Amino acid sequence: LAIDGALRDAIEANEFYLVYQAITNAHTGKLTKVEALLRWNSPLLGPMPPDRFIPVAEDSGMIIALGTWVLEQACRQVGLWKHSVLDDVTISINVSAWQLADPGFVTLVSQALIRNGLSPHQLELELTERVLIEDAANVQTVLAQLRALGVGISLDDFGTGYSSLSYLTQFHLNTLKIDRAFVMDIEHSERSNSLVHAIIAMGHSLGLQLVAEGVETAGQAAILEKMGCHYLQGYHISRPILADDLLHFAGDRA
Ligand code: G
Ligand code: G
Ligand code: MN
Ligand code: NA
Repeated sequence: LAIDGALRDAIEANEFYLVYQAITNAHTGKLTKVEALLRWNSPLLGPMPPDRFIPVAEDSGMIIALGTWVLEQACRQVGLWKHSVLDDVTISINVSAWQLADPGFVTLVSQALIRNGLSPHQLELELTERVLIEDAANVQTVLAQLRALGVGISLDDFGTGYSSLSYLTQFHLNTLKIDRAFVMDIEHSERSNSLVHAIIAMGHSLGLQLVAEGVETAGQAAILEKMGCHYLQGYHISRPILADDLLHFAGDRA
């Protein structure tokens, strides 16, 4: 497979970079978190979207090295933002099942925090429901250790996966990210509107923070804020952008 071969040298060859998408406090509009998203510009294959190469990296085991690179790179960036307008920002990174299953993962995370001078609350790990069921007993232990460190755990794409509500109490989560499939229709579909309302109410009663993904209009943002959603993410606020551009974006809003 072409992707598999090209991936092998891509870290060494510096072909990966991160873009950052703003996540704002729904009430104040303040930029409080950013999600780091991986990008690969392959000289051989052209720009490759993560949806295409992450599954290949997972199948070959390369996701461990790649995930380690993402973790270090993201933490380094937050370290560089210290004493800027992004001083106390929280970084959210996407983590695959394989990474959580790796026995060295918790140590890796704590070392990345220390090395880059981050307070643990400044790091949040995004997992999908798929990750939770893969090796539930071990995942539960690892998440408890990460929470003990002070690192945040968010459940990504909430509502689209296997959606067993028991996950919400079984695992040490602190944030739910409402999938954009539901957010997309809240202005026009009574069903989506009710569903998002119910997810937010449930999140509140379980003491979880809520992030709405895929917010593309001012109307959606207003509805979500009124429903009590804590954070907003989506093109209405900002696309995923380069680190320096995010710094300017944050400066303009401060
Ligand atoms: O950035 P974009 O919307 O194209 O991302 C597509 C998918 O790739 C999303 O599901 C996102 O979670 C995933 N993704 C992006 N960056 C990373 C990463 O660093 N690690 C993992 N495991 N997945 C990522
Ligand atoms: O699965 P995950 O939530 O990690 O994926 C994030 C992906 O969603 C990124 O690839 C990002 O580019 C994309 N994204 C972020 N905001 C929006 C939005 O407002 N609309 C759409 N269509 N996609 C978005
Ligand atoms: Mn995500
Ligand atoms: Na998502």
